[in-house]
Amino acid sequence: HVLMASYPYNPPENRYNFYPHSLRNMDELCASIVRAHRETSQYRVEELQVLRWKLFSREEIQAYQIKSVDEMWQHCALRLTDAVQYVVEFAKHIPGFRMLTQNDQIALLKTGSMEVVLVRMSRFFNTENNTVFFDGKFARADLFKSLACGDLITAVFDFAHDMCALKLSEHQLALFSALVLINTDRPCLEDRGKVQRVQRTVELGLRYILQRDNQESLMHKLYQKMAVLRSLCSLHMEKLRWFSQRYPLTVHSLFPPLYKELFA
Ligand code: CLR
Repeated sequence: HVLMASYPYNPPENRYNFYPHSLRNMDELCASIVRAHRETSQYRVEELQVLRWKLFSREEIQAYQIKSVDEMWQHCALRLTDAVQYVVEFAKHIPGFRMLTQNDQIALLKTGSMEVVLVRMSRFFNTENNTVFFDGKFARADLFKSLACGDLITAVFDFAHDMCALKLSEHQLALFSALVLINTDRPCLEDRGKVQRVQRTVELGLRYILQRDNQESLMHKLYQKMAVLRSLCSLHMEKLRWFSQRYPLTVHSLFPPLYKELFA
Protein backbone atom coordinates (compact mmCIF):
# COMPACT_ATOMS: atom_id res chain seq x y z
CA HIS A 1 0.00 0.00 0.00
CA VAL A 2 1.61 3.25 -1.17
CA LEU A 3 -0.86 5.21 0.87
CA MET A 4 0.13 3.26 3.97
CA ALA A 5 3.81 3.77 3.23
CA SER A 6 3.48 7.52 2.92
CA TYR A 7 1.37 7.28 5.96
CA PRO A 8 3.06 6.10 9.14
CA TYR A 9 0.52 5.34 11.79
CA ASN A 10 1.44 7.55 14.70
CA PRO A 11 -0.47 6.99 17.87
CA PRO A 12 -2.82 9.94 18.12
CA GLU A 13 -2.49 12.71 20.62
CA ASN A 14 -5.57 12.22 22.66
CA ARG A 15 -6.24 15.90 23.01
CA TYR A 16 -9.02 15.90 20.45
CA ASN A 17 -10.79 12.76 21.47
CA PHE A 18 -13.74 14.78 22.58
CA TYR A 19 -17.20 15.58 21.54
CA PRO A 20 -17.17 19.34 21.75
CA HIS A 21 -19.56 20.26 24.50
CA SER A 22 -18.40 23.81 24.82
CA LEU A 23 -17.91 26.66 22.43
CA ARG A 24 -14.30 26.87 23.47
CA ASN A 25 -13.78 23.36 22.15
CA MET A 26 -15.70 24.29 19.02
CA ASP A 27 -13.37 27.23 18.41
CA GLU A 28 -10.41 24.95 18.92
CA LEU A 29 -11.76 22.31 16.57
CA CYS A 30 -12.41 24.86 13.81
CA ALA A 31 -9.03 26.48 14.35
CA SER A 32 -7.19 23.19 13.90
CA ILE A 33 -9.08 22.33 10.73
CA VAL A 34 -8.41 25.81 9.33
CA ARG A 35 -4.73 25.47 10.23
CA ALA A 36 -4.55 22.03 8.57
CA HIS A 37 -6.14 23.52 5.45
CA ARG A 38 -3.80 26.51 5.39
CA GLU A 39 -0.69 24.41 5.85
CA THR A 40 -1.59 21.95 3.08
CA SER A 41 -3.10 24.26 0.50
CA GLN A 42 0.05 24.66 -1.64
CA TYR A 43 -0.60 28.32 -2.45
CA ARG A 44 -2.00 31.10 -0.31
CA VAL A 45 -4.96 33.05 -1.68
CA GLU A 46 -2.84 36.21 -1.94
CA GLU A 47 -0.18 34.39 -3.95
CA LEU A 48 -2.80 33.11 -6.38
CA GLN A 49 -4.30 36.57 -6.63
CA VAL A 50 -0.97 37.89 -7.94
CA LEU A 51 -0.70 35.08 -10.51
CA ARG A 52 -4.31 35.52 -11.69
CA TRP A 53 -3.54 36.99 -15.08
CA LYS A 54 -0.56 34.86 -15.96
CA LEU A 55 -2.00 32.99 -18.94
CA PHE A 56 -0.45 30.43 -21.27
CA SER A 57 0.58 31.76 -24.67
CA ARG A 58 -0.99 30.42 -27.86
CA GLU A 59 2.15 28.34 -28.54
CA GLU A 60 2.20 26.88 -25.05
CA ILE A 61 -1.48 25.92 -25.33
CA GLN A 62 -0.81 24.26 -28.65
CA ALA A 63 2.08 22.28 -27.20
CA TYR A 64 -0.38 20.74 -24.71
CA GLN A 65 -3.03 20.19 -27.35
CA ILE A 66 -0.78 18.21 -29.69
CA LYS A 67 0.40 15.86 -26.94
CA SER A 68 -0.77 12.27 -27.41
CA VAL A 69 -3.71 11.09 -25.30
CA ASP A 70 -1.55 8.92 -23.07
CA GLU A 71 1.17 11.55 -22.68
CA MET A 72 -1.36 14.16 -21.51
CA TRP A 73 -3.11 11.69 -19.20
CA GLN A 74 0.17 10.77 -17.63
CA HIS A 75 1.01 14.44 -17.13
CA CYS A 76 -2.34 15.25 -15.53
CA ALA A 77 -2.23 12.13 -13.36
CA LEU A 78 1.07 13.39 -11.95
CA ARG A 79 -0.39 16.81 -11.15
CA LEU A 80 -3.49 15.28 -9.59
CA THR A 81 -1.42 12.88 -7.49
CA ASP A 82 0.57 15.81 -6.18
CA ALA A 83 -2.62 17.54 -5.15
CA VAL A 84 -3.96 14.34 -3.56
CA GLN A 85 -0.84 14.05 -1.46
CA TYR A 86 -1.58 17.43 0.10
CA VAL A 87 -5.13 16.29 0.81
CA VAL A 88 -3.75 13.22 2.61
CA GLU A 89 -1.67 15.59 4.76
CA PHE A 90 -4.78 17.70 5.39
CA ALA A 91 -6.76 14.62 6.46
CA LYS A 92 -4.12 13.55 8.93
CA HIS A 93 -4.52 16.85 10.74
CA ILE A 94 -8.30 16.81 11.03
CA PRO A 95 -9.03 16.23 14.72
CA GLY A 96 -10.35 12.70 15.12
CA PHE A 97 -9.15 11.37 11.75
CA ARG A 98 -6.18 9.56 13.25
CA MET A 99 -8.45 7.98 15.82
CA LEU A 100 -10.21 6.05 13.05
CA THR A 101 -8.97 2.59 12.14
CA GLN A 102 -6.29 2.60 9.48
CA ASN A 103 -8.63 0.75 7.16
CA ASP A 104 -11.28 3.47 7.54
CA GLN A 105 -8.74 6.26 7.04
CA ILE A 106 -7.77 4.65 3.74
CA ALA A 107 -11.38 3.99 2.73
CA LEU A 108 -12.25 7.67 3.32
CA LEU A 109 -9.24 8.89 1.36
CA LYS A 110 -9.93 6.52 -1.52
CA THR A 111 -13.33 8.00 -2.18
CA GLY A 112 -12.89 11.48 -0.77
CA SER A 113 -9.45 12.73 -1.76
CA MET A 114 -10.42 13.47 -5.36
CA GLU A 115 -13.56 15.26 -4.17
CA VAL A 116 -11.48 17.48 -1.90
CA VAL A 117 -9.08 18.22 -4.77
CA LEU A 118 -12.09 19.43 -6.77
CA VAL A 119 -13.31 21.55 -3.85
CA ARG A 120 -9.83 23.02 -3.59
CA MET A 121 -9.79 23.71 -7.32
CA SER A 122 -12.11 26.67 -6.69
CA ARG A 123 -9.21 28.47 -4.99
CA PHE A 124 -7.17 28.01 -8.16
CA PHE A 125 -9.90 29.18 -10.49
CA ASN A 126 -10.38 32.56 -12.12
CA THR A 127 -14.08 33.00 -12.86
CA GLU A 128 -13.48 36.12 -14.91
CA ASN A 129 -11.96 34.11 -17.74
CA ASN A 130 -12.76 30.51 -16.65
CA THR A 131 -9.17 29.44 -16.22
CA VAL A 132 -7.49 27.12 -13.71
CA PHE A 133 -3.97 27.28 -12.34
CA PHE A 134 -2.10 24.36 -13.88
CA ASP A 135 1.67 23.91 -14.36
CA GLY A 136 2.43 27.46 -13.20
CA LYS A 137 -0.04 29.42 -15.33
CA PHE A 138 -3.77 29.76 -15.90
CA ALA A 139 -5.38 27.45 -18.46
CA ARG A 140 -8.76 27.35 -20.16
CA ALA A 141 -10.61 24.05 -20.60
CA ASP A 142 -9.48 23.71 -24.24
CA LEU A 143 -5.87 23.26 -23.12
CA PHE A 144 -6.94 19.79 -21.92
CA LYS A 145 -8.31 18.79 -25.34
CA SER A 146 -5.82 15.97 -25.86
CA LEU A 147 -7.18 14.07 -22.82
CA ALA A 148 -10.18 13.25 -25.02
CA CYS A 149 -12.65 13.61 -22.17
CA GLY A 150 -14.21 16.96 -22.87
CA ASP A 151 -17.40 16.18 -20.93
CA LEU A 152 -15.45 15.58 -17.72
CA ILE A 153 -13.34 18.72 -18.19
CA THR A 154 -16.45 20.82 -18.89
CA ALA A 155 -18.21 19.41 -15.81
CA VAL A 156 -15.17 20.02 -13.61
CA PHE A 157 -14.80 23.61 -14.85
CA ASP A 158 -18.53 24.24 -14.33
CA PHE A 159 -18.26 22.91 -10.81
CA ALA A 160 -15.28 25.18 -10.01
CA HIS A 161 -17.23 28.11 -11.42
CA ASP A 162 -20.28 27.29 -9.26
CA MET A 163 -18.14 26.81 -6.15
CA CYS A 164 -16.55 30.22 -6.70
CA ALA A 165 -20.01 31.77 -6.91
CA LEU A 166 -20.58 30.75 -3.27
CA LYS A 167 -17.62 32.98 -2.31
CA LEU A 168 -16.60 30.81 0.62
CA SER A 169 -14.04 32.14 3.06
CA GLU A 170 -10.90 30.08 3.70
CA HIS A 171 -12.43 29.01 7.03
CA GLN A 172 -15.63 27.84 5.38
CA LEU A 173 -13.69 26.06 2.65
CA ALA A 174 -11.54 24.28 5.24
CA LEU A 175 -14.52 23.00 7.22
CA PHE A 176 -16.40 22.02 4.07
CA SER A 177 -13.35 20.06 2.80
CA ALA A 178 -13.16 18.19 6.10
CA LEU A 179 -16.85 17.32 5.90
CA VAL A 180 -16.46 16.05 2.32
CA LEU A 181 -13.71 13.74 3.52
CA ILE A 182 -15.28 12.41 6.72
CA ASN A 183 -18.38 10.85 5.30
CA THR A 184 -20.25 7.80 6.57
CA ASP A 185 -21.83 7.16 3.17
CA ARG A 186 -18.55 5.78 1.84
CA PRO A 187 -18.35 2.07 1.07
CA CYS A 188 -16.24 -0.41 3.03
CA LEU A 189 -16.15 1.32 6.39
CA GLU A 190 -15.23 -0.90 9.33
CA ASP A 191 -16.28 1.23 12.28
CA ARG A 192 -19.07 3.39 10.91
CA GLY A 193 -20.03 4.53 14.40
CA LYS A 194 -16.66 6.09 15.04
CA VAL A 195 -16.62 7.79 11.63
CA GLN A 196 -20.08 9.10 12.38
CA ARG A 197 -18.94 10.70 15.64
CA VAL A 198 -16.12 12.52 13.85
CA GLN A 199 -18.46 13.49 11.01
CA ARG A 200 -20.99 14.97 13.45
CA THR A 201 -18.27 16.97 15.13
CA VAL A 202 -17.00 18.40 11.85
CA GLU A 203 -20.55 19.15 10.77
CA LEU A 204 -21.18 21.00 14.02
CA GLY A 205 -17.99 22.93 13.35
CA LEU A 206 -19.18 23.97 9.89
CA ARG A 207 -22.60 24.98 11.22
CA TYR A 208 -20.90 26.90 13.99
CA ILE A 209 -18.77 29.05 11.67
CA LEU A 210 -21.61 29.58 9.19
CA GLN A 211 -23.71 30.83 12.08
CA ARG A 212 -20.88 33.06 13.26
CA ASP A 213 -20.59 34.45 9.69
CA ASN A 214 -24.35 34.88 9.44
CA GLN A 215 -24.47 32.61 6.39
CA GLU A 216 -26.48 29.64 7.60
CA SER A 217 -28.25 29.41 4.26
CA LEU A 218 -24.97 28.15 2.74
CA MET A 219 -25.34 24.78 4.49
CA HIS A 220 -28.06 23.65 2.13
CA LYS A 221 -26.06 24.76 -0.94
CA LEU A 222 -22.98 22.93 0.31
CA TYR A 223 -24.94 19.68 0.65
CA GLN A 224 -26.03 20.12 -2.97
CA LYS A 225 -22.39 20.52 -3.98
CA MET A 226 -21.57 17.23 -2.25
CA ALA A 227 -23.99 15.46 -4.55
CA VAL A 228 -22.37 17.06 -7.62
CA LEU A 229 -18.93 16.03 -6.36
CA ARG A 230 -20.06 12.45 -6.22
CA SER A 231 -21.16 12.44 -9.84
CA LEU A 232 -17.93 14.15 -10.94
CA CYS A 233 -15.86 11.50 -9.25
CA SER A 234 -17.75 8.64 -10.81
CA LEU A 235 -17.25 10.34 -14.17
CA HIS A 236 -13.52 10.53 -13.42
CA MET A 237 -13.46 6.80 -12.61
CA GLU A 238 -15.39 6.02 -15.77
CA LYS A 239 -12.85 7.97 -17.84
CA LEU A 240 -9.99 6.24 -16.10
CA ARG A 241 -11.48 2.82 -16.90
CA TRP A 242 -11.85 3.88 -20.53
CA PHE A 243 -8.27 5.11 -20.61
CA SER A 244 -6.78 2.02 -18.95
CA GLN A 245 -8.54 -0.23 -21.42
CA ARG A 246 -6.89 1.61 -24.27
CA TYR A 247 -3.51 2.22 -22.67
CA PRO A 248 -3.03 -0.52 -20.06
CA LEU A 249 0.75 -0.27 -20.24
CA THR A 250 0.81 3.48 -19.60
CA VAL A 251 -1.31 3.01 -16.50
CA HIS A 252 0.67 -0.01 -15.41
CA SER A 253 4.16 1.37 -15.78
CA LEU A 254 3.95 5.15 -16.02
CA PHE A 255 1.16 6.29 -13.70
CA PRO A 256 2.07 7.33 -10.16
CA PRO A 257 1.61 4.39 -7.77
CA LEU A 258 -0.56 6.51 -5.46
CA TYR A 259 -2.90 7.44 -8.31
CA LYS A 260 -3.26 3.76 -9.22
CA GLU A 261 -3.80 2.73 -5.64
CA LEU A 262 -6.52 5.29 -5.08
CA PHE A 263 -8.40 5.20 -8.35
CA ALA A 264 -7.46 2.23 -10.52
C1 CLR B 1 -6.74 21.51 -7.70
C2 CLR B 1 -6.30 22.13 -6.39
C3 CLR B 1 -4.96 21.59 -5.99
C4 CLR B 1 -3.94 21.96 -7.04
C5 CLR B 1 -4.37 21.36 -8.36
C6 CLR B 1 -3.49 20.57 -9.00
C7 CLR B 1 -3.80 19.86 -10.25
C8 CLR B 1 -5.04 20.37 -10.97
C9 CLR B 1 -6.15 20.60 -9.95
C10 CLR B 1 -5.75 21.66 -8.87
C11 CLR B 1 -7.49 20.93 -10.62
C12 CLR B 1 -7.88 19.92 -11.71
C13 CLR B 1 -6.79 19.73 -12.75
C14 CLR B 1 -5.52 19.31 -11.96
C15 CLR B 1 -4.56 18.82 -13.02
C16 CLR B 1 -5.45 18.20 -14.09
C17 CLR B 1 -6.91 18.49 -13.68
C18 CLR B 1 -6.60 21.00 -13.56
C19 CLR B 1 -5.79 23.09 -9.39
C20 CLR B 1 -7.82 18.58 -14.92
C21 CLR B 1 -9.27 18.83 -14.57
C22 CLR B 1 -7.70 17.31 -15.80
C23 CLR B 1 -8.21 16.00 -15.17
C24 CLR B 1 -7.67 14.85 -15.97
C25 CLR B 1 -7.96 13.47 -15.42
C26 CLR B 1 -9.03 12.83 -16.24
C27 CLR B 1 -6.71 12.63 -15.45
O1 CLR B 1 -4.58 22.02 -4.69
